[in-house]
Amino acid sequence: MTMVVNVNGTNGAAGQKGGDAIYTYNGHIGADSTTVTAIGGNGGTGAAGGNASITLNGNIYQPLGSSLDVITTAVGGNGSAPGNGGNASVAINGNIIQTSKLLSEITLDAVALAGLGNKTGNATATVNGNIIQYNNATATNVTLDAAATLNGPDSPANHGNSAFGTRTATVNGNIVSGNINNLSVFADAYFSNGTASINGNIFTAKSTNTGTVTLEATGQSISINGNILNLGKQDLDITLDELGPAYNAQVSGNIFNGTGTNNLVLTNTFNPGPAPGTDTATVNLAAGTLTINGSTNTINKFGGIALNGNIAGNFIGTSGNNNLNAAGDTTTGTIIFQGNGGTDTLTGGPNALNVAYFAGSEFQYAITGTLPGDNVHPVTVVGGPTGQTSNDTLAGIQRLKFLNPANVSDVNDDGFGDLVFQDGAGNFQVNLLGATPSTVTFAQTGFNAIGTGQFTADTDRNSDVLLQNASGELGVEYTIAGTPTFTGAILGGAAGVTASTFTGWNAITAGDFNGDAASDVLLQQGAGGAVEIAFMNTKFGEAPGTIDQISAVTAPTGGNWNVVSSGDFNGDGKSDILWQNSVTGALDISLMNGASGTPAAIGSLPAGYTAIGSGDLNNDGKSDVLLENTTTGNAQIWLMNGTSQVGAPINVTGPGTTAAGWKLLGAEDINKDGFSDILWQNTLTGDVQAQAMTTGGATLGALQDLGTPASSSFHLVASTGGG
Ligand SMILES: [Ca+2]
Ligand SMILES: [Ca+2]
Ligand SMILES: [Ca+2]
Ligand SMILES: [Ca+2]
Repeated sequence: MTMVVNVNGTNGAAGQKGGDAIYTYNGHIGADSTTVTAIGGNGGTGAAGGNASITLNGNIYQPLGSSLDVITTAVGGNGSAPGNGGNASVAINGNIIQTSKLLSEITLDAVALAGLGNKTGNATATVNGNIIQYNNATATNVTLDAAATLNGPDSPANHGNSAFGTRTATVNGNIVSGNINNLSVFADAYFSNGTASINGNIFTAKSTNTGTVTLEATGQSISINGNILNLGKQDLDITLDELGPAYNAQVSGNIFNGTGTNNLVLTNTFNPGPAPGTDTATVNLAAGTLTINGSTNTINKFGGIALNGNIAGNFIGTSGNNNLNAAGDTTTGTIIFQGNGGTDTLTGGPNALNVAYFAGSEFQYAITGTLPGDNVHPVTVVGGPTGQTSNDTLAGIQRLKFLNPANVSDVNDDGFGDLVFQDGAGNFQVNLLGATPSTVTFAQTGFNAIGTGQFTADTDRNSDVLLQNASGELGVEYTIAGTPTFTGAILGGAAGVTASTFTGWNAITAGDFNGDAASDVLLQQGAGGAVEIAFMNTKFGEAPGTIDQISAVTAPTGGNWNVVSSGDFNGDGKSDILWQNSVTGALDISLMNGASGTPAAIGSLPAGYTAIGSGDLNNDGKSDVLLENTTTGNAQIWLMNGTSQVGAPINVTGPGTTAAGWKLLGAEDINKDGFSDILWQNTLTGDVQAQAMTTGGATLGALQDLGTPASSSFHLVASTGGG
């Protein structure tokens, strides 16, 4: 059965408004094919156009043929200045489509085109509250389409101009279920004053369904909220088609359930321009969260993610096999890929700095190929800790980051932490630990070593030594185990560093606070003073230690707070800050994301203790807090999970209980097992001893003597955190 309806308003005579075209068909048994066109009459000279309205509500469709199509178009009549254009509205609401007949498609299509005039009309298209139940054994395709625009030219540049009327496209509250492969939901309101919403719909496919479920919204103001999609094996495509600088999109509170292999394709596009704003997305398949523009959605049992267009995003995969793909993404920021084990394919964005994270330590992996990987010469990263093994292929990735925070002082990337000594007169000695230990020396007059970090992220993964002189100037010594090379005092860069930029500021430690696999420097302006981070090498290919940005850091409230060290206390790849109050003995940690982080109390020092730094003393991928008994030099460990202590403090006896002069200096992995080990140096003799933490503190073996540097005037600059 076919129904074709054309309703035309009459054109007005001079000075006379065009006639309205109104069609209503409610509460009937519907046809298999319904085509309704309503066109408002044009206004006569100086008069407004007629309105066009179509309402198809509360009908029941039980098709007998091979498809079901409801196609509607309302066109407002054009006005003649000063007459306005006619409004156009289409509603396909509250209908029931229920069938077990074999249908090739089910389409509900509402198109509203506002009339032109002195002021254009408003266009409103709604496809709301319909129920579609498709029960045939063979799958079909369903389209719900609401489109609102002008019956003439428009552009995003007209947005905000009331003379262009409003466009509203709504696909809300529909229930669609059954044997459906492709579901397309479009709410497109263009090109100016457009509001589009896809809210509160429920879609339930069969687990065997394949194809694509598309949610596409176009406009200046977009919402895709509160939908529940129970997919079969379909890909889920969410397209945010932004129109101009006024664009904003909310995607919030949706639940997307897959069957384990579904891909999410998230696209930000703009057509036509001008140049787009940026959407942000963090997809954490392991945690089941999808955060878009700060709003959270639930995503279950998906196997892959692709970002397209202009979305600044990060990916976190599951322990299964994931395809994390930014090949179609045009953003220029940093994209982080964390496959989380399994056989993953990681594809970088062409314009971004792409960083791939891996659990554990680099020595646990076999890496083939050369970074940056491309599609011709991909990099494979195979191995990893027990239970988190990866067999990953990387293309277009610039940097790798291994998340074990114990591995920060390894200057030759052999898995063994190394010991950096200095004499305070610009002479340095580095002891390379391992099966065949060796020693490197270099000199940089006027500089002191602060610690170790990764300042050559785009050329090697050896740790480098951070230096600072009395004027506050920073420098980096790199390729320590080859030909030690000095950057000189680091000046210029995007941050415009001068010789006096850091005068009065003490570099405390290196750390990767923004997670881009390049170390940054944490500085404090004297005891208890202001704190800032110098972000380094945030872009691919910059010279070692290039400072791109300097940002202030919020200290805990109340004053007297000193930065102790950095460490990754929550294991997210971003270094965090350990604080100690010099008056109260309180300890805080700020979990950092770049320069942002809120201090949280973690406890107070026991009497007679001070905080020394951090290390991963139980090899769980999260830094722990290291305290020193200032009388005996003995260590106390607080195992941490973020800002929470795990279990009771662990006391570790050092060499200071039997001899004088021993000082606790820090923790490094000296024996390549992923556990940070505790280091003491005797300030009288220069001798260094270590307590291997192989068991994480349960039962510890004897102290190991790591020998003395060339002179007892060399004191150890043990890692106090870093990364
Ligand atoms: Ca080493
Ligand atoms: Ca960094
Ligand atoms: Ca962290
Ligand atoms: Ca730990």
